[in-house]
Order: sequence, then C-alpha cells, then structure tokens
Amino acid sequence: MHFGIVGAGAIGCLFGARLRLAGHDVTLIHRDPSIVRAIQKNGVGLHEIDGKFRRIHVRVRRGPVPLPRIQILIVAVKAYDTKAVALSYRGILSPETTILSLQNGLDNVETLQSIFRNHILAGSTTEGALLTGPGSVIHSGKGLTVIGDLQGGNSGSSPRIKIAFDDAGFRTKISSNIRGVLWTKAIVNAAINPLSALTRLPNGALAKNAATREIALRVIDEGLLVSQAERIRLVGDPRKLWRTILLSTGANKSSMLQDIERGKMTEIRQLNGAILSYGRKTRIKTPVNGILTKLVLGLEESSKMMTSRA
Ligand code: KPL
Repeated sequence: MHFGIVGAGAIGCLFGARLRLAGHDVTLIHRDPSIVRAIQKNGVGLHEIDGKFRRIHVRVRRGPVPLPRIQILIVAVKAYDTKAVALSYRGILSPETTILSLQNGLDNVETLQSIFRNHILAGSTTEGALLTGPGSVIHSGKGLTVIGDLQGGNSGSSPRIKIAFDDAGFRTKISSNIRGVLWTKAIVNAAINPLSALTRLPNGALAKNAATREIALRVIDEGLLVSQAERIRLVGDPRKLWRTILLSTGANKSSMLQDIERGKMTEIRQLNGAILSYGRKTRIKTPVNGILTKLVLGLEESSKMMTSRA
C-alpha cells in the first residue's frame, strides 16, 4: 500500500519506518525544512525494542504538498495542529485517499470530517515512541493499535490497514466502537501525560509513585462521569489500562513530557482540557482535570522561556 504520514514526530517516524521495512511505499511529510533535510540525509534512525539499531530510508517531503498517489494518509500531527494541517490539505488531497487519524486527544476526527469529504478513519495507538532528534526514534514499548469508522462499520480500507500494520509489527484491531476507544485512551492519557510532564517521571516510575497515583485515579473518575454523561461506551477499565500502559511503556517518557522538554506546546487542551469542557457542557464537575490543565499551561510557558534561553 502507499501510505503518506503527515507529521514526522515520534509516532510518524516509528510507523513510517516499520511500514517501509514491511515493504510498503511510505512518504513522510513534515512542515519543518530542517527535519525534512535531516531525514533526507540520514533516513529514520530506529532503535528497536530488542536494542537493535536500523537506519531506514523513507521518502520525505516538505508539506503541505499534493499527494496524488497516496492511498492512506495517516495524520500523526499534534492534536492542536489538526485543523491547520487539514485546511492546508483541503483541495490538494485526492478524494480517493482514506484519512486515518492516529493522534491523542478528543475531537480530531470530527475536525477532519468537517473539512474533508474523504473516507475518514479514527485510530488510537499505545505504542511507546520516544523522539531523540530529527528522524531519530526509540520504540520504547509495545502496545495496541485500534482503528475504526466513527459510523461503526468495518468498511473501506480498515482490513487492509490492519494487515499492513500487523505486518509492520504493530498489533492492530478493528473496532466497531472507535469513539469508545478514543475516549478511553483520552481518559488514560489525561491521567498519565500531565502527571509525567509535571513530575518529569518516565512512565514506569509514574506507575510506582503512590502520591501521583491518587491524582491519576481522581482524573479517571472525573473522566468516567463525563463519558457516561456523553453516553460513551468505554472500552475496558481505564484504571487497569492506566497501569498496563504505564508498565508496557515503562522506559518511555509521555509525549507531553517530551513536548515540555523541547519547550513545545502540549496536548493538554485536547486531553484534560477537553474533559473539562465536556464536563461544563454536561454539568459534571471536573476540578482535578481543571487544576492539571492550568498547571500544565503554566509549565508550557516556563519551559518555553527556559528552552529559548538555552
Ligand atoms: O500515548 C502515550 C503518550 O505518551 O502520549 C502513551 C501511550 C502514554 C505512551 O507514553
């Protein structure tokens, strides 16, 4: 299959490199020319889970760029960039291309649906990926990738994408309740990412920290109430998943901690911030998600100041 991947960050590089290794045609697309140049020159440097290092040459283009031959466009940009990226591809994407969002947070797919008429799939992955430099990624934990249609059907390209992902070494399922999967993952991310960003603890250490576990469970409880009010059928128990994901990605730093360390914007607005706004809409109180949102917004500011000074 021919995959385009918008966003050559940790997940984009990991999926791009492994899909290429499995024999697929892959084009990585990124807007930052220095990252594009680095990948053009060195390929993607992939540190595998078993410790092996490989350099994989993947086609890379500076975006936005017309992509006439691409069958599946994986959107792997940060959730706060979904709208801007989607608008920049409107009119230059073939109507035949299926779009698959493989992002954290709520509302990405709804944003894509409001901009494109293409077939759109939602996806969620718990693969651990740690970006160590432009095009350099550590596969830091095995996870599960789930894809599906918001309408619930098992239609279009999902079965072929599942086979391609499985071949690339990513255990993949197709769900008829992908909205439930996305909400469950968002609640779990809301109970991991801000706590790891604030404490700077990698995932494995966070699982063992009793003080922050108490806060994580409060975040999850609030998320559960809001999801019930929104009539979302969650998939699995977020409390159990929280622990399982932290342990299976123990060596990973959450994506929010990686963003803070680089002085970048985080996905706090699309995670805890989204639970907070759905809570307001459904009149459910979410004070812990509210406090974490405000703390991480403050942290974003200080980390930006510190990295620009360095
Ligand atoms: O999704 C993640 C993230 O960091 O955003 C997990 C699965 C928690 C891996 O760190």
